[in-house]
Amino acid sequence: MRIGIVCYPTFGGSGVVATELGLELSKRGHEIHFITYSQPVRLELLSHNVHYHEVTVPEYPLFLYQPYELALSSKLVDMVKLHKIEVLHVHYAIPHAYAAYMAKQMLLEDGINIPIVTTLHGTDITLVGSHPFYKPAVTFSINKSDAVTSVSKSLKEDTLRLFNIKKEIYVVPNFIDLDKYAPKFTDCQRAMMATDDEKIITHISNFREVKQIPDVIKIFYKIQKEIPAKLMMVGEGPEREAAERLCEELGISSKVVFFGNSNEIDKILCFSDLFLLPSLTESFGLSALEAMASGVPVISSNTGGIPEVNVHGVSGYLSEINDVEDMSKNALHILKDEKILALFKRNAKKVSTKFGIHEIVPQYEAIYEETLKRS
Ligand code: GMT
Repeated sequence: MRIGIVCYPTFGGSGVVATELGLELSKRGHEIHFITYSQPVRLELLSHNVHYHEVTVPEYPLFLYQPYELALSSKLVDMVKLHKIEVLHVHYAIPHAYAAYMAKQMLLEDGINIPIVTTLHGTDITLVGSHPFYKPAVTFSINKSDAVTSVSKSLKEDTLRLFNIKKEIYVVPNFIDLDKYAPKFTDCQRAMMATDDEKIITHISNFREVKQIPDVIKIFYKIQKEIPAKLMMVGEGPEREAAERLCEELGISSKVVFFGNSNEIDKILCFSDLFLLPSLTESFGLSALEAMASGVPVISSNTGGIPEVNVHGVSGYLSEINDVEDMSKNALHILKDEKILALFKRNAKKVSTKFGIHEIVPQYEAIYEETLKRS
C-alpha cells in the first residue's frame, strides 16, 4: 500500500510511534510518505520507500496565527495526487484529523475517496481536545474519520466519556522494536555515570506539568538518602529549569544529570536500574515501555493506560498520583536487594514482549485494508 503518515515530528510519544510504525511498514513492503513540518526526529534514514514531504507555512504579517491546518490539508491533497497515496494515517487528532478531513473533501471533488485513519494518543483527548474551544472540531473530525484507533483501553474509555463519538474505536496498543533493546551494548558506559555501588534512576519526558517533575526529584531525594544513587533526567520542556532549581535547594545537584533531548535513550536505559513515571495522566506511557524493554523496572502512578503497561508487583509498582512516599518506598524495596532487583529487571523485559512491533503493526495493516475495501 502507499500510506501517508501525518504526525508531530518531535520527541513526543505520538511522533515516535508514528515514525516507528512508518519504518516498520516500509520494511514490510509498503511505500511510506511522512507529511509534516520537519523531518521526524527518529526518521534517520530515508530510503526508496520512505519519503518525507515538508509542510511549509509562509509567514504573512496579517496573521497573528499562521494557518498550519490550511497548509497541511493543501499539502495532503497534492501529495495524495502526486504519489497516488491510498490511505492517510493521522496521529494526534489536533489538528491532523481536521486537516485530513478537509483534504478528503477536496479530493472527492476530483473523484478520489481517500480513507482517513485517526490514531488518538492521549493529550489530544484528555488535556487539549476536550477543552470547549476545540471540542466541537475534535468530535467532528473523529466522527468523520474512516477508522479510529486509540493506544490503550483507558484512552478509548476517556474518549467515549468526554466526546459524543459515533464511531467504533479500535484499541491498538503502542509497540516497541524489541530487537533495538536487545543487550547489544557490551560496554554500557555505566562507569561514566556512576560508581559500581550507585544505583541509576532515570526519567524521560517532555518536562511538562503533566509529568509531575517535582515528584521525580522528591522520590529520588528519598532514595539517595538511603542508598548511593544517581538520577538521569532526559528531555526538554517548561519544567526543566524549576527542576534544576529544586535539585539545588535539596542539595542533590551533584547527583542529578540533566541530558536534554536525546536520540540515544536506549543507551541511557541500558545502564539504568529504575525508571520513574509519576504522571498526572498518561494514556499509555511509551517511555515506561521503552524502559521495560531495556530491562528497567518502572515506578509509576496508577493512572490512565499505565496499568495496561506496567504490571503492579511484576514489572514495577503503581501508586496513587502524587504519593511520593509510596513510590519511594517501592523504589527502595526494588533497589535495596540485588536479588529482587534482578527479578524485577527480568520481569520488566518479559512483560514488554507483549508489545512487540511484529504483533502490533499487522493490526494497523488490517485496519488500512478494511478502510480501503469500504472506500
Ligand atoms: O506524553 C506526552 O505529553 C506526549 C504525548 C504525545 O502525543 O506525543 O504522549 C501521548 O502519546 C504517547 C504515545 O501514544 C503516549 O505514550 C503518552 O502516554 C501520551 N501522553 C499522555 O497521555 C500525557
